[in-house]
Amino acid sequence: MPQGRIVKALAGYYYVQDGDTLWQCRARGVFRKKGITPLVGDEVTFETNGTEGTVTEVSARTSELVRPPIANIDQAILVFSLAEPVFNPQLLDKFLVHTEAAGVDAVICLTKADLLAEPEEVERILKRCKAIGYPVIVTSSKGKHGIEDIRAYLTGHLSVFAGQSGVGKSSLLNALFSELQLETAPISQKLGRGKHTTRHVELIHLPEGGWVADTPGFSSLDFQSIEANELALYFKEMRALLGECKFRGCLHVNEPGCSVRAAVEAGEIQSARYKHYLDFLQEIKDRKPRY
Ligand SMILES: Nc1nc2c(ncn2[C@@H]2O[C@H](COP(=O)(O)OP(=O)(O)O)[C@@H](O)[C@H]2O)c(=O)[nH]1
Ligand SMILES: [Mg+2]
Ligand SMILES: [Zn+2]
Repeated sequence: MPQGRIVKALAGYYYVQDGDTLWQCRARGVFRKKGITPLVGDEVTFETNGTEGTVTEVSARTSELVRPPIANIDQAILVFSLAEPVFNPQLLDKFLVHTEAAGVDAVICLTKADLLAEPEEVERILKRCKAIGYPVIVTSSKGKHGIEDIRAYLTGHLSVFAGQSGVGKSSLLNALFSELQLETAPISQKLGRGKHTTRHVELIHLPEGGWVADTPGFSSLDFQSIEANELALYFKEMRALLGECKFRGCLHVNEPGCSVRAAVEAGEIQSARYKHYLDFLQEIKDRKPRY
């Protein structure tokens, strides 16, 4: 039976790419019974009558993200604008926790560099991001800046562009691939954020090899599947210190002999990152139980 990859899911249909052919497929009812939802990125087996198809099997996934919903990515490009909307370091740290939890590599992409008049401001944000230990790329789709740097990261990978709406994800993909004409929208001056122009997750096959997904933006991201005692594992610079706290089960808040707090005090961990750790820990403790 033919096999392919789901590149788009829309209105109950899955679009499966097999070589140069795109098959419009339904999913078998058995998936619903088993609680499996096929995702964009899934490798699937399907049957076809020559025009339409039916997805009959979903292969085991190497990774899975809930927001945006996508399977088998090995890399997330976290897209954050330097301005319009203003750079949001807390949201960046939240995304980083989620990609770490999913076991996916992250690349930070700072967009709209042309809008920041002060080079010192860009330097400050860039330095902060680099110090966490992730690759950082500064881009401008308008000024065609940093586009080739992004391309180098995409080749051969299955990547997702993730970030708030209006930060310039679709514009960046259009700048990367001139034959693409993804819809983009000006951000609302009143709300200071983007409109949701990209309404679904869609995988694009790269001419150089690999795949990249454009995704809709979203305004919130929660920690439903992350427990308080694992949160520090998803802060890269804290993970290395975790065996060194005096108490097992240390949550790094005010326990004596805490190696994380010692590193914050010594300036080895950025205090802003630690503050976000405490914010997220509180958010996890305050969350309503799920039934
Ligand atoms: N000045 C400037 N504006 C940009 C840049 N990239 C995107 N924009 C604008 O930001 C708005 C949102 O872009 P879009 O690509 O739709 O964002 P998305 O929601 O993340 O896909 C549009 O008005 C774009 O023209 C850039 O590099 N510089
Ligand atoms: Mg978009
Ligand atoms: Zn500790």
